[in-house]
Amino acid sequence: MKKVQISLESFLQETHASESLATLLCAIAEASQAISALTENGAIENKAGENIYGKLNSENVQGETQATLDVICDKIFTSSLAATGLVAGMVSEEVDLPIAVKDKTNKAEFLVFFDPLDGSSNVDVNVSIGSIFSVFKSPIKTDLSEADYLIAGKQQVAAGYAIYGPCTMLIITTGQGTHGFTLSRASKQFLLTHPDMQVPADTKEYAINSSNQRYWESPIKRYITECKAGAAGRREKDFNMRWIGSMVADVHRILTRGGIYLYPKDSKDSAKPGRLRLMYEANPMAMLVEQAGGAASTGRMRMLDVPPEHIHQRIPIIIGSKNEVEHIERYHAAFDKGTDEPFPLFNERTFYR
Ligand code: AFP
Repeated sequence: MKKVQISLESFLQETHASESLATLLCAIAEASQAISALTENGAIENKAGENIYGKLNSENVQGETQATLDVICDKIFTSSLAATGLVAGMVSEEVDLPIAVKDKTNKAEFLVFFDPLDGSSNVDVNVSIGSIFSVFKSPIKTDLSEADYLIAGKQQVAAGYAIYGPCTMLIITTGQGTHGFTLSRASKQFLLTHPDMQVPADTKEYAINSSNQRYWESPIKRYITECKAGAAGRREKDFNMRWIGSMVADVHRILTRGGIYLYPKDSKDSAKPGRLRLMYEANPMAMLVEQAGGAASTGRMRMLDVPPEHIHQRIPIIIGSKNEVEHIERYHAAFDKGTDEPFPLFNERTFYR
């Protein structure tokens, strides 16, 4: 008999998520649905002659030029979360300081960090993009300071992302596994289509922006060179490579079929120890992947153990199939102890004949 695909709401009730957390996650689902309705129109203009494509003259706190859709998605998330009355404070990739919720009720028990639109450089070229969120219990106090937001990722009570692709999906965890829901355009509900997602422990597929190779530390250069050497090299197997330019899409592939995503520390800009942000990109993805049997690391420590120093802190990230993440961590440990073999192990020209 065909299995009934239950709704997100029913799933949260059946898995005994607290009523307040279930309400919060359903509000995030509604915000994601509103964004999905915008992305599916692409460059088609609305009555006011506007569309979601293009860049603005403004920059965000990261010093990055904002896409039109960045600002729209930020407003949708901020208003949806505030309207629940359950959120004491928010941190958005698009906003410098934490957003304290004005008419805070005494039921405001959560802090929410979010990247309202990940992969915005892909909007105009119609490649999958997404929204990422991370939920913590809020400290019980009236005026939150920035220090109150600096909580290690292992304290998250929920995490997830929406991916706006050929279909719109919502992938969430409340600490009881990682589960995928697909948006039904007909019923306007997210239906459970990928229960208990699992990341295979091994993989032959890596994702990295190889144009940064000259800036990487030796352990990453070693690892990628060995992947490229394939079966002829010391890994004795051929690898495939993907790089979508949207972390949400790369991580979604990893949750679906395994793989490893790397955005390592590089020497391109010493002020930035990595491109991705700890609180609203690395931490939520790390919780999702760990809950699916994978691993997430800086190369030198478990991502969810990292003590945050700043709400927009950048961090190197290696995430995906557990055995592959651990393989790379061993290379970092040998490098830091000075016991790694001189690099390159072989003359790279032998591979680039
Ligand atoms: P944008 O949101 O600015 O497009 O950045 C996306 C992202 O943070 C992440 O989703 C991608 O994996 C990564 O940056 C792509 O970085 P490169 O443009 O350096 O490849």
